[in-house]
Amino acid sequence: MTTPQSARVEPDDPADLQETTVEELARLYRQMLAIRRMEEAAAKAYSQGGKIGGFLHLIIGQEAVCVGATAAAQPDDYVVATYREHGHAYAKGVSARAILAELYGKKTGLVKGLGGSMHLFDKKKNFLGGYGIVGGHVPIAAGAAFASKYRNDGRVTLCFFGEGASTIGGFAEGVALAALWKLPVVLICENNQYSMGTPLYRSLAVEDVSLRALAHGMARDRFDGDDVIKVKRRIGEAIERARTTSEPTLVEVVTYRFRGHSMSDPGLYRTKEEVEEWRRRDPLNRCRQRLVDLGMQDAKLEELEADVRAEIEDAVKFAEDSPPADEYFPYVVKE
Ligand SMILES: Cc1ncc(C[n+]2csc(CCOP(=O)(O)OP(=O)(O)O)c2C)c(N)n1
Repeated sequence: MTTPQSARVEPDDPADLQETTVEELARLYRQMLAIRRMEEAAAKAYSQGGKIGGFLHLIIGQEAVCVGATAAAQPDDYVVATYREHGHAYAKGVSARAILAELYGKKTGLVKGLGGSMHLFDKKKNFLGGYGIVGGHVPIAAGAAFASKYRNDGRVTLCFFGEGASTIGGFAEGVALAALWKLPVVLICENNQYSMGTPLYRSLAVEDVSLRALAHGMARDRFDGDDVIKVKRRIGEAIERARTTSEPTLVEVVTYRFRGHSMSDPGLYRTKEEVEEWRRRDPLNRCRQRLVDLGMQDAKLEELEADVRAEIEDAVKFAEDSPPADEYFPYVVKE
């Protein structure tokens, strides 16, 4: 293979078309739209010289993965993610205010403005980060799942990572332990086709990342990530397996990021046509169209979209108006 795959992994399944209500779909659409608007606002602030420092990795184009997967989980299940995790935190219930204030380095941010974009963490919501070391969080997710099994608390851990992480030692160790100890974890590879500027075919000898499960006798799945209901149903199956039999699953969701790897990446390694082709499969447009097909009135959709706009405008203002983070680190435990 020499070009990133754009063909569908499989045809649409009628089960996904039937298996939803307007209310549920509207709720998921609202979450995806809020994540997109929040990240667009972050990109704008980043470009306005110095409002957001450090790295900023956006998930725009991939929203259906974190939203669909989290919708299939219980509120107290654990989520562990990478540096591309604003959407995962939001889907887990963290407010846009807390996320944007964190990106701005403000005291009111999720981790008091000291972590920034790559280090969101919310113990109360069981959102266990936000990690900058590619693949390094997979053993951490295995550890969280081990704790759940040990305590018999019934929780499942969802671990998100990119296809590039699947070539990393930390990934190999985490997957091996998850399989060996039968840990209740769902390993979700968001295959967005590129690791920074490196296309999948230049880093992996096979295009199917989920095949790596076979080496461990682990269950696996692989499907397109542009339909939020499909993501919810298929990840839901893996969550059910983890919860009832304590068996892990490696799930590969084929998706695409519309923007560069981070804000400093103009994405010159791919053609405009390629990006356009994937934009035609935008998960938000797909979801919106489905809402129209299910009979949601234009006025209702516009009301929902205005509500999201207001939420994000409020969050930007909150981040702008908040005081900066403390200059030193006062949160060290004093012994
Ligand atoms: C161990 C390690 N090696 C290299 C990097 C630099 N790096 C940051 S992101 C990235 C690409 C990872 O791609 P992928 O896992 O596919 O995730 P994506 O960014 O596409 O979501 C690399 C190589 C890093 N952060 N950690």
